[in-house]
Amino acid sequence: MYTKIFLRLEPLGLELIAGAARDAGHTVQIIDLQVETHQDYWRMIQEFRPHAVCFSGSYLANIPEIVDLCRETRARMPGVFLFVGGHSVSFIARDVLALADGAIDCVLRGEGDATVGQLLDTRQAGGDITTVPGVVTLTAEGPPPTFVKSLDMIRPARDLLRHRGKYFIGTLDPAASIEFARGCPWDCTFCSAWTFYGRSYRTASPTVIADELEAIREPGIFIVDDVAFVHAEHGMAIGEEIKRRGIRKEYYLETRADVLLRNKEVFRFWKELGLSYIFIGMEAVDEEGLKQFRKRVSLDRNFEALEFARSLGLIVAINIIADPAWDRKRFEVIRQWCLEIPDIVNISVMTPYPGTEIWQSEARRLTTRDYRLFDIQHAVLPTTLPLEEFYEELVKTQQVLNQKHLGWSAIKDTMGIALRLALHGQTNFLRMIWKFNSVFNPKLQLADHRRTPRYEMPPQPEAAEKVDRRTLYVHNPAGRRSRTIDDATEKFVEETRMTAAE
Ligand code: B12
Ligand code: SF4
Repeated sequence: MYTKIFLRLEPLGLELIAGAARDAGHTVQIIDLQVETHQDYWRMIQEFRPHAVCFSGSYLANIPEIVDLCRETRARMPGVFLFVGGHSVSFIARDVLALADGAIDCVLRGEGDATVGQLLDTRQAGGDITTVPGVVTLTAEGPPPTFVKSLDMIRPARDLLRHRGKYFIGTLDPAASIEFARGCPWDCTFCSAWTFYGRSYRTASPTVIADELEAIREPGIFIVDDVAFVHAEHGMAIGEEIKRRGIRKEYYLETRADVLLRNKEVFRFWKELGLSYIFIGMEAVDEEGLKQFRKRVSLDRNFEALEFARSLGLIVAINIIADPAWDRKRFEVIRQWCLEIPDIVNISVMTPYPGTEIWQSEARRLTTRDYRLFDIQHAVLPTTLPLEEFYEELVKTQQVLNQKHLGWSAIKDTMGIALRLALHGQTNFLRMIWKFNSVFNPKLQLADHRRTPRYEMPPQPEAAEKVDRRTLYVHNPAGRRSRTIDDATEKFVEETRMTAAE
């Protein structure tokens, strides 16, 4: 639903896998099924005749499509080596293998750019793939996944991606994506960023980042870091390098309110360099909600951060998580609050994801096990309101919010930008303005629940009394040394996260 309206981003993870496989000496092609069709996929397969095919399973909602494509690829090309990797599948490797019933040879968990070359080489040499770190097959499992040696040594194969003009976010059209740092040192209950990377945090060198930015043709840049500029010195050093080289781009980034307030000078400097959009994960508008999501940022600090971002002249977007327990009154309060502020508000539905703490406590209560509904726009936990009314309220809230930013009133303000982009052949932004009602519609959302699922998650066991965090990780935690931050920043993280234990 998101990629039909607000943004469509280049598949950076897939490009990194392609880059790593190519560096290991293999011939690679990639296709992005966000912008191309299954027909295009079959045509490519037919012409390329690959020995191996892999899919990026970063999102739960895409799993049924991936399993179907693997089954059909297996049927058409029985000898081909088929594997899947990415964020979500790393947490549920065995479930996905079981669904594919032999059509997927293995899941490669964790950072695939660290191990994909070794996997392909081992397979080509007829070796045992379960010796490769991160490999899981139906019957065996390799050693735990490993990290790339350095973020400076990996480069995405941007040149292999067709249709680069299709990627955009808001008025950054076209936009490319870039990674300054990997991982997150915090530990929010609803998030799997920290469990995937074992609470590590690694950075790329400013000169390498600047080289990459210089090589990117797109004027818009989406910085994919979960929390941008955790470490002020790193943010400043990248900025200095960009300034020294005279690189001019427009940037979008996501960060935490407390990081923004702690590192004000970094964000001020980046505004000068071209930062235009900032996304702040507020998650809730009252103290009770914040406590539930285990973010130790007070409401006042959140509001202060919004004020500061606005004072820089940035376009601010915030995220609010709708609790399935919300009633009509609660939705109305949220609507009123959102209307009073000038910022873009994004509402997502609280969804337990494998690899998160709330998964361990909530998964037993799921009302559906259909992977396709796990896109945070559907309610997968019991709602207090009847489901139909929940969606009516949700969409009504989103509609009210979007009227602030889409439709005629907004286009008046953005007409100049839309025309300039259209003249350059970039119409993603212009098209987005009109599409909201055809995609966000309570009847369609409800109808999605009535579809018969082709593939379901396995039933979940009773919730344990206490969450065992060790079972959540994809990459095992390696403690303080796995975080490239100074001691003051480490202390700040410790004070603002919830649990003291690793
Ligand atoms: C950009 C982004 C998006 C883009 C997608 C862009 C794209 N085309 O890939 C959009 C906006 C569409 C998006 C949507 C959503 N996202 Co998002 N997204 C991100 C973000 C910020 C960056 C992704 C990225 O490029 N990372 C950098 C690359 C290098 O990492 P990567 O993609 O994970 O790839 C590595 C590994 O996963 C693996 N890998 C990846 N592909 C493959 C393939 C193979 C074969 C192998 C072996 C390995 C492999 O190796 C790669 C290199 O190490 C991440 C956070 C993050 N920093 O990763 C969240 C994140 C992945 N998203 C998340 C969420 C929750 C969502 C949404 C549900 C909600 C939302 N609004 O964010 C939706 C769901 C969409 C859906 N279809 O269901 C969560 C986790 C999702 C989950 N557990 O399923 C994350 C971790 C954010 C968070 N902190 O919670 N997202
Ligand atoms: S700060 Fe919390 S929500 Fe954001 S990426 Fe880190 S753990 Fe996830």
